[in-house]
Amino acid sequence: MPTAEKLKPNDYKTGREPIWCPGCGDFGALNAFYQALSELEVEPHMLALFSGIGCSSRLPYFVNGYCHHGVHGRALPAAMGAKLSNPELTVVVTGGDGDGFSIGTGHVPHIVRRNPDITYIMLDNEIYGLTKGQIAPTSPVGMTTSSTPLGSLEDPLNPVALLIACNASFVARGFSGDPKGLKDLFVKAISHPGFAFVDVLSPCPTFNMDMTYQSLRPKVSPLPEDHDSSDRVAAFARALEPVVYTGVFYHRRESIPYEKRHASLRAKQVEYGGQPDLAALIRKFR
Ligand SMILES: Cc1ncc(C[n+]2csc(CCOP(=O)(O)OP(=O)(O)O)c2C)c(N)n1
Ligand code: SF4
Repeated sequence: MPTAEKLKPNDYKTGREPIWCPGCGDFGALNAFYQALSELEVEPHMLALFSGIGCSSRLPYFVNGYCHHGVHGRALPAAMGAKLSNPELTVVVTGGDGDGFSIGTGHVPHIVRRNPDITYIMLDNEIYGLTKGQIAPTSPVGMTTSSTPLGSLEDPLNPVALLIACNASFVARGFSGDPKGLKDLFVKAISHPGFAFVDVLSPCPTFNMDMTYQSLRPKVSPLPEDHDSSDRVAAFARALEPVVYTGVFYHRRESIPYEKRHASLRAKQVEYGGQPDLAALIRKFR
């Protein structure tokens, strides 16, 4: 519900200064997020922001709302619980590619299958920043890091292709070097009634010199104007191209969020005689 007086991006600051390294891509993403919250007139008491562990997972400290900095890789289930408890909340998850696609990967396809109205913002720096630069699931093959001094032997995951393959109802990619474009993507993702994923290319100038603003700028390009974001097959093909496209790859038009379906299930339960006899149910398993 809109506030009487629209909050400005700065009103979403907590007063805690981010402790990220100078030049960290996460600053651009945070600023774009403040702007999106202001544009959408999200009231801080209606914002529930969840993260795991990592430099990127510190983002909730700097945002005015109900924020939860939890356990490594487990932000998605915590966010799901909040959304089911109070579907009116704007629920957002932030975190890194390590948090989301190493220890946390198992949660991704299952939350996608449920399609709750949650926005998942992944700050993708292709490295583990917080733990001082080990290989991440998105790191390119051959990359030398503290854990792969002779070069990585593993192929990287493609976050956008993975989420389209899982059938997420909104999948986008942005770049922290393009804060205006990123703000627009956050606005669209948060407005989408279902699970929305935004892969944010967010350089780590301290530990990943293979993915810098300079190296990304010539590779990054907006999706072609004729890209049909309602066509999942076309979106998947775009995600596999060597061009690093930004924009909305896929956007399911008819998206019914899980919490709505859950509410109709509850209504059905009442129709069938209310709450089940929990004590009798537990006795069955003794
Ligand atoms: C259960 C558990 N395992 C491992 C760690 C160590 N750990 C902390 S953050 C992290 C990865 C961080 O990488 P990413 O999520 O990409 O975030 P970044 O710091 O790059 O933003 C790891 C492995 C931990 N905190 N908890
Ligand atoms: S280590 Fe990398 S990801 Fe972490 S704050 Fe520094 S620049 Fe950002």
